[in-house]
This record gives sequence, C-alpha cells and structure tokens, in this order.
Amino acid sequence: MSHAPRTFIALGSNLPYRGVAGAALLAQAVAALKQAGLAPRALSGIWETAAQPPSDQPAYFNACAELDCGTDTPQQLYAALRAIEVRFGRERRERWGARTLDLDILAMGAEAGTFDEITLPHPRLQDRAFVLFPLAEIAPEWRHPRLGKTVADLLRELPPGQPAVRIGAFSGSP
Ligand code: PH2
Ligand code: MG
Ligand code: MG
Repeated sequence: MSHAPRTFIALGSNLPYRGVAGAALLAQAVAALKQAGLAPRALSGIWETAAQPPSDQPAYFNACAELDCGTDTPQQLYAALRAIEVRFGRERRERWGARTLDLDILAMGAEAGTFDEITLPHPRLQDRAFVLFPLAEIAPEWRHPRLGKTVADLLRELPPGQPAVRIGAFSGSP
C-alpha cells in the first residue's frame, strides 16, 4: 500500500469533439491520461448530470479518478491536464460555459492553499453533486483537509436538487 498523497481529479464534458461525445469522449480522455504517465489507479463510473448552476446547457458527463502522479507539484499536474484539454479542442470563452473536456484537480493529499492558478482542494467540490457522487465511489473515506469531513459526509450533507444519474462504468473498469 502506497503512502503517497492521494490525488483526485474530476473529468467533465458536455460538447462533442470531432464526433466523439459523452462516455466515449471521457474514455479517450482516460487514455490520454495514461499516455501522459498519469494512469488512474481508480476510476469512478460515468455520471450524467444537469449543468450547475442550472442553465440551458446540454447535460454533462462526469467522472472522477485517482491518479498516480508521484512527485508532481500542483503546477506540473495542472499543466499536464491543461495540455490534454487543449488536445481535446478545449476553448475558454466564458466561465462555466459548455466544454468538450474539463480536467480539474480536486485535491492533492493534504495540500490546502493557492498554487498559481489553482486552489486546493477545489473550492467548490463540496457543493457539487457532479463531483461528490463519482468521488464517493472511489474515495468515500477521504477526508477534506480544510473541512475535516469525508466525501461520504459531504455527499450526505449536499442539499437535494442536483440531478445526477450513474450511466455505467468505463469499459474495462468495474
Ligand atoms: N462544470 C462546471 C460548471 N458546471 N455542471 C456539471 N453538471 N458538470 C460539470 O462538470 C460542470 C458543471 C465548471 O467546470
Ligand atoms: Mg471545472
Ligand atoms: Mg477546469
């Protein structure tokens, strides 16, 4: 059992890229992570979720992964994830706009603070069903270093009203 700090990311997509969308696009993103030396050591199922805050955007496909990223700093991991987003045609037009692929760092061990453009843990993870449902599949007992609560606690405390449905596993995963 490794005692390296546990690193979690969230994957999200609600636009196709080159004719690929949804679960298939997220599966390609996982393949890209592996190619980049960031093989997931755990993968949630794929969840179909309503856009938050509610809007007329298409529904999202979301998942979470635990990564093996050794001694990467938050900045190094951010750069690696951003490079994959760009390969999937990611454009940044507006905050919370629809996107082909979003790869967000949720947490890296007990890191709590701001590292250039990212804040860890992700400042909104505790408010989001589209993060907590998949994260609870792979790390229900992981404790948020600032809030002192586990993912299972945060999910229990989440107010209702954010539709999220598990649509299946990544192929090759349980
Ligand atoms: N990502 C956002 C904003 N809203 N809503 C859902 N359901 N899923 C997302 O991945 C998502 C969102 C900003 O990154
Ligand atoms: Mg995001
Ligand atoms: Mg992002």
